[in-house]
Amino acid sequence: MSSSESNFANSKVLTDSELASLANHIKAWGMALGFQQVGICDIDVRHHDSALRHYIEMAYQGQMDYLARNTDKRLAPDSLHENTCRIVSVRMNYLPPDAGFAKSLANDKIAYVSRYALGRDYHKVMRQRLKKLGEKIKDFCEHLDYRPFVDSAPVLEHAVAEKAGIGWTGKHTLTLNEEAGSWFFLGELFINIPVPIDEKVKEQCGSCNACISICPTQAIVAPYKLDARKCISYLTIEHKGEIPLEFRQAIGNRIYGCDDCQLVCPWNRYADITEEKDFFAREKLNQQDLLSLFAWTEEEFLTNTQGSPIRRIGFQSWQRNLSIGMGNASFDSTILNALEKALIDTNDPVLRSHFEWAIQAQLDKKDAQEKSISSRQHQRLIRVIKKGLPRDA
Ligand code: B12
Ligand code: SF4
Ligand code: SF4
Repeated sequence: MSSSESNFANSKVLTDSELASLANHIKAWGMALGFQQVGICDIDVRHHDSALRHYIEMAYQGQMDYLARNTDKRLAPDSLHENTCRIVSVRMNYLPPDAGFAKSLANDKIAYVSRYALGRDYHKVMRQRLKKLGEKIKDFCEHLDYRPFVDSAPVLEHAVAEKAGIGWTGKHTLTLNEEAGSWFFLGELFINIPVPIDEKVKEQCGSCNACISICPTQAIVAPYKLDARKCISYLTIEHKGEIPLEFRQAIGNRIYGCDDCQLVCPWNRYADITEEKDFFAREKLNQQDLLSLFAWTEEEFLTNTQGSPIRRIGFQSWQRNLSIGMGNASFDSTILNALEKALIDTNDPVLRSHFEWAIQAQLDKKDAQEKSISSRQHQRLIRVIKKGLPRDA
């Protein structure tokens, strides 16, 4: 602790000026720990009550049953950790350098992995830093009680971030910020000290609807309402078993997550690249072709995705997602052969039905290609006749 920082270690009740000074310290320590923004809010998120209940009534959560549980806890953060009266909300940028979005979305034989998942699992990175922030505050203020959260519990992270001035909730339902766009993770530290709170920022989507129109599966059913069951991120990451047929073509080459609604967002044009080496893209996952990833054995999958969020989906969903990408790729006999071989080698009913679908999709494209070649030949023949046999044409 520097000599300029006074220590409140022994005082249980802090004066207003001590609380204000502590809030400033928390922000400075958070930034020094690698967060790009730190805000503070109270714990009242009850204005989300009806939107949250509507989401569950509509069953937008699909198989994510945990979202339908603990509604009361989501709406009362102090029931998650007793005596909490403030939440420190933090954000950390994750956009890696050389994101190469267009490169991998334009090549239908390359696997597209959403950019948040190309490096190390953010849960671990963020939680460790939040814990350090808690320890730092406790050094300063002995009676602090704290608990860090990153996705791990029923916390309405967008609602909290919005209140703490980190950004506003965009129509795609993500938190976005005027200067940073939306390529950042959120995390929270629950604390029991009534430091002054920040102001929420103005909503700035205005009349823009770009995210709603671009969504390949029309998952944003209305502004601020996401039917997760239709979202490619949900389908490729959270959904277990067969992916409904109606979404497979729209998934394209996205084998893990989706970034489309963020890619079109005007606020992301000038978003900062992360400096966090942990979030830099791993070579084995970045810009790889579908075929070489499909060739991984389960053991290779587990080794190559160690420490990555991708590991959590398991080998079955990994192969399922890759086969959808392969079915969506333009016709390629090596892709078709790999799928046919994989179909012989597996007894897994989910994979079998996906491989069969992908094989049929490849065969349909082969047919279409042959038809278009034969129609080109046919047109050439007509031109040749007209030119070479004008009398008999
Ligand atoms: C479940 C989940 C998902 C699910 C469902 C998302 C959803 N919108 O429901 C799926 C798998 C689809 C998903 C996808 C993604 N996710 Co996600 N996800 C979560 C998680 C764990 C919970 C979200 C949640 O509670 N959903 C439940 C519903 C009810 O919440 P909601 O959609 O925000 O609904 C609120 C609004 O609709 C609002 N609302 C609507 N109408 C109205 C009207 C009024 C008047 C009011 C007041 C409010 C209001 O109120 C609702 C309740 O709060 C959070 C972490 C967390 N604990 O918050 C990460 C989180 C939201 N995800 C994150 C990320 C990065 C993503 C992806 C970008 C990943 C990817 N590239 O594939 C995509 C983006 C898809 C998208 N457009 O949202 C980050 C977002 C960071 C940011 N900048 O905002 C989070 C915060 C994780 C983190 N710790 O960083 N995710
Ligand atoms: S992540 Fe993709 S599928 Fe999900 S809402 Fe955004 S654009 Fe739609
Ligand atoms: S694309 Fe437009 S509507 Fe969607 S979040 Fe960004 S600014 Fe808001």
